[in-house]
Amino acid sequence: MDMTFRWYGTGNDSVTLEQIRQIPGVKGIVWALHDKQPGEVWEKDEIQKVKDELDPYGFHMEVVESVNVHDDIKIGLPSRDKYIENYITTLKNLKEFGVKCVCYNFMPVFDWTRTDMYHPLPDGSTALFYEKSKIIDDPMKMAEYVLDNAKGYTLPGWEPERMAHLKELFDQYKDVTKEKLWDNLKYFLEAIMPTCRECDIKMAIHPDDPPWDIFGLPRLLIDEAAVDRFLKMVDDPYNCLTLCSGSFGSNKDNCVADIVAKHCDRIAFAHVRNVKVYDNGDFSEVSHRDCDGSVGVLEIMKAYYRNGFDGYMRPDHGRHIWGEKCRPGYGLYDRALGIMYLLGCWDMLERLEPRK
Ligand code: DNO
Repeated sequence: MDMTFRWYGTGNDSVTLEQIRQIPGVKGIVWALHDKQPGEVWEKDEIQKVKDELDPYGFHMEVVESVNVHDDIKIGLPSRDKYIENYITTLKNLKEFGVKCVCYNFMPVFDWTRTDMYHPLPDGSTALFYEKSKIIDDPMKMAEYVLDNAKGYTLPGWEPERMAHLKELFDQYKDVTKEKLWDNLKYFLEAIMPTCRECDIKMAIHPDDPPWDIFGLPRLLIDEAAVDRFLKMVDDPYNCLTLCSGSFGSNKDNCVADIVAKHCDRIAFAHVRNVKVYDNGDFSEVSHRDCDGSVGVLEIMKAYYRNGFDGYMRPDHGRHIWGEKCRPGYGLYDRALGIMYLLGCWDMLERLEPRK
């Protein structure tokens, strides 16, 4: 298992590489060119700049999160082939820098959705929160509300450039049923798989967060049956998962440890975090400690260990603690605590059940 940490880049993150280096066990930075629009080619000189920043700290750059997929590919417009060509060029460029895993998602219009970015928890910290009744049916108003709540930080997937065209986007998605979206995902993956094999890059889809339809838009990766379907649909070792315990875990019917055990060989990237799900369906992000939430972190770590997981892992989100001012979910302190918890579990498993 290779522990990593997501970093948004100099000038775009409150956390520094100096700080990350002092978290025990972090080997690599999960990075992206955050000013790229979906569909644009990532050029080698731009990637080189990131490498030059990471190299002095000894971090690898094997995981990218995300190379975002253009909406025309998700919608299935004729222009998708042009954007798929660009995606392929980006993959070839990334290969030159040793990238092995590309995280992406296939959520229509919006990426992850929360209704409160800094929700107070009983211990005085704040965390990301999803309150069902606050999801208003007017996506325009919702986008405004979400962006207003982000304290000036840009949120991945909620780029103001894209939000400016929200109405057109919604119109274009009008006829995209769930089945059509599955077809478009298959088309995309089949087109890029030969390049992934050639470049030795695993595509790791991130589940839909939250794992249910919102604003009338279909969502695909929501439960175990969907994961089964996805992996079978394009049955290739390079067609993999980013198994996000918090995304699947916000639906209490999902047993994340079971999904890990069933598909461990197809999980390229593990996002391990905890959420507390309330009876009315609201959920709050909480600390990584098993007893603080509902996802079953100990069982998940055991499933990864026992099934020989050798992919990348990150603590995903954290709470905002000790007065830290940071991107929603992406501060230093609680993610560092999370890493210590996850590595503590892992070290103990290695001690108790040494691999042959
Ligand atoms: C949120 C993240 C997601 C994720 C994308 C992957 O914190 O987990 O934004 O990066 O869905 O494309």
